[in-house]
Amino acid sequence: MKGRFITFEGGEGAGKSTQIQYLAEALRTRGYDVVMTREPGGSPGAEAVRHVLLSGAAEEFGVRMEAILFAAARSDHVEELIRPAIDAGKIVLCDRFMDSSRVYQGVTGNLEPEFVSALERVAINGMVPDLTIILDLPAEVGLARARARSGGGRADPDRYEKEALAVHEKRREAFLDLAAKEPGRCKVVDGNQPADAIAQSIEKLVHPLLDDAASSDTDHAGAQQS
Ligand code: T5A
Repeated sequence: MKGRFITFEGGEGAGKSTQIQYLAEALRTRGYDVVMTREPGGSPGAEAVRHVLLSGAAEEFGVRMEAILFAAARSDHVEELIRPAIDAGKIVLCDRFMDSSRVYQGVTGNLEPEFVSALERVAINGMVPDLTIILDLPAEVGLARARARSGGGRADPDRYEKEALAVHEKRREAFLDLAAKEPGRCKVVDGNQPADAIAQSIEKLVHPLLDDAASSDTDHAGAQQS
């Protein structure tokens, strides 16, 4: 099977990591080879940059600098992990990708769209997701979840979690706008439901993509034989 690239997007504590775990388990049970990864990070170089970004160490140098660092991390992640996995026929599930930069650095960071697009083009180098799941829920609910988890032993709120509620709400709207502009790639799922109900909705969105991949491979094989 041709590899598939599925990204998960949404606000803080939207349930992306939880849903990636559910989906990976479901796909592995069906025999697929699945790679779970995240941004910023996912490759050794990108994980080093993750620390700089989420600790807030780069904040004082401005949003342009942060955007370039996210792009540098993304480029390394794409070339070192994502592309090789897709080329090997695996299904890559990624916690955040280019849409997070569009929203966090573009919309709420007030960077010029041309600057954000130029960085995106270089960083992804053609690796556009086959499917992007946007988990949508009120920012307050997501932040409360993230905080509850922090209380459970996780470190203090990171560079972005500590921002004002209105900024998080603006991000929610920006993700929904993005989905409206790219309805083929981006699918919105209500993230304010029990985790297993969300997982079922996501599986329904993912299965056709995999069936397409299987049938296009069969078509391709058939075309080669005839
Ligand atoms: N960023 C990232 C940018 O600014 N630009 C970029 O280009 C990129 C790639 C990353 C930060 O970097 C920014 C965005 C982010 O601020 P991170 O630590 O990776 O930081 O944070 P997040 O990606 O936001 O991930 P979180 O771990 O905070 O949230 P998730 O993964 O969405 O949520 P999850 O699954 O960990 O769940 C959070 C809590 O809620 C519970 C879970 O058990 C957990 O405790 N939960 C639920 N509770 C009730 N009902 C459900 N349905 C639940 N699902 C999960």
